[in-house]
Amino acid sequence: IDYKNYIAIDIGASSGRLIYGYLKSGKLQLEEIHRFKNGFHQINHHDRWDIDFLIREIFIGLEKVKERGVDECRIGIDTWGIDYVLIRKNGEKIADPISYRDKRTNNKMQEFCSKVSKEKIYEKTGIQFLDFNTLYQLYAEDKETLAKADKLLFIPDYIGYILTGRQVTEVTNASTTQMLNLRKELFDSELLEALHIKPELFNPLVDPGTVLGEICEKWYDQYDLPKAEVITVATHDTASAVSGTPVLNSDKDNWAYISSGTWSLIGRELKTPINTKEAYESNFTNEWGAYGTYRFLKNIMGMWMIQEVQRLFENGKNTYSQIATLSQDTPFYNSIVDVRDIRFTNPPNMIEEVQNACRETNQPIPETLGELANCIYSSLAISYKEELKNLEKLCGVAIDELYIVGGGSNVEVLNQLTANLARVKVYAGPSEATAIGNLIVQMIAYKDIASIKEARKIIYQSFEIKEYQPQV
Ligand code: LFR
Repeated sequence: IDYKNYIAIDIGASSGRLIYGYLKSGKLQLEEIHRFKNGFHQINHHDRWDIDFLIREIFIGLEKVKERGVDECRIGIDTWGIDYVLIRKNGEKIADPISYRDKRTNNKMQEFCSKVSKEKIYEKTGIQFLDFNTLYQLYAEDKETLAKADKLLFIPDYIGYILTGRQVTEVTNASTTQMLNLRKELFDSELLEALHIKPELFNPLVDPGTVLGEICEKWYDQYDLPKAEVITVATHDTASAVSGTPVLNSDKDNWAYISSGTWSLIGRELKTPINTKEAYESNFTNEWGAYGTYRFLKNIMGMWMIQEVQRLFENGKNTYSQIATLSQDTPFYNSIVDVRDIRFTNPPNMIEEVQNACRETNQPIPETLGELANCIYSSLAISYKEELKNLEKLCGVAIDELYIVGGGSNVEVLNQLTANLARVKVYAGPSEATAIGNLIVQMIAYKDIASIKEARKIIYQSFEIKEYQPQV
């Protein structure tokens, strides 16, 4: 079959979508076929993802793909990182996956690092310390549940398994665990031993671009689906977003990116990881990317803070674009909070948490929706500037171009604040960079596009990229 139709299944922490992509006259065309909400809910004392709901939405989306007239397609799946599903020997999941924002990992990182030192973990893995990393989730995992588990599948691998019946561990997502050894390119045996976990819990590692297989026959009894082959893309959403960044000259070292979604991931694409003492002290990560690259970056609380404020304020009646407009009623940088502080990971009430942080530091307390957003945008811009400086120092380069991609790249006011403060030229868009990165890894695997370089040129030419010069 000559599949020329590509579907990206891209699921983030707050929403999921199926995007139909194809090449026409040298340009990448996108059509959004289906979109659905995502979020975690308290079940059985934990914040869990409703994975069955997500899978149902995927099938609904694939039915719409067929209704759209696409009878044959390829499919790639990407989602957020870190979280996992444990399955029994009979292939059934033991429970709904627990969200990385769940409280079960509170203080677990400190506990685990008293057994294996932080320096050693970083030297082995090169991954930043976030208290919800899979390493600490597994340390916190219920022992009886673990004993029942035959395999552990990361979220996109689990979805791929449900669709095709085939199990793998795709590396870009697996690297976010803080359990892969950078040199051996395997799960680190010492870390597994410290967790009392056997290496067989994991399926073999595969690179982006590996064919997984066709959709199982049984699903055709239940749904009216197109004929489809699933391919493992860069299944970590951030890895896909970086692949989908429209940088024209990626060999130059003057550029950085922000993948702006629920999180803001700010960093550089590297060919060789940097796991030096200085990188450790700055808590930068080296997540694995497509085509032998590394994502040297840092997690900053991103639009999650705005999403939570939006949800809580006046029952969520204000849109994000209204919020961005309201934020401009007062001067910026009046009140600043540290958007890297874990107090904002999952507070009971984000509005109160932001207000308390301002109160504790004797700053004006934001009250209105506009003031709250103003405080969050100001704080984000400041942290972007600081982390860009850190990046320059750690990499020994000067950065003057910043590519902001993802849903958050639509926030024009924040783009301009960032350009002004960091004194860089900002390129903003595309907002669907993650789905695009997912699609291009498929297209490269099937030789519709020659290389990632070529793909980035196509992305640049296919979508509107807004530019912001630093102003005084
Ligand atoms: C972004 C992201 C980040 C990861 C966080 C948790 O969606 O994947 O890269 O640190 O979510 O998985």
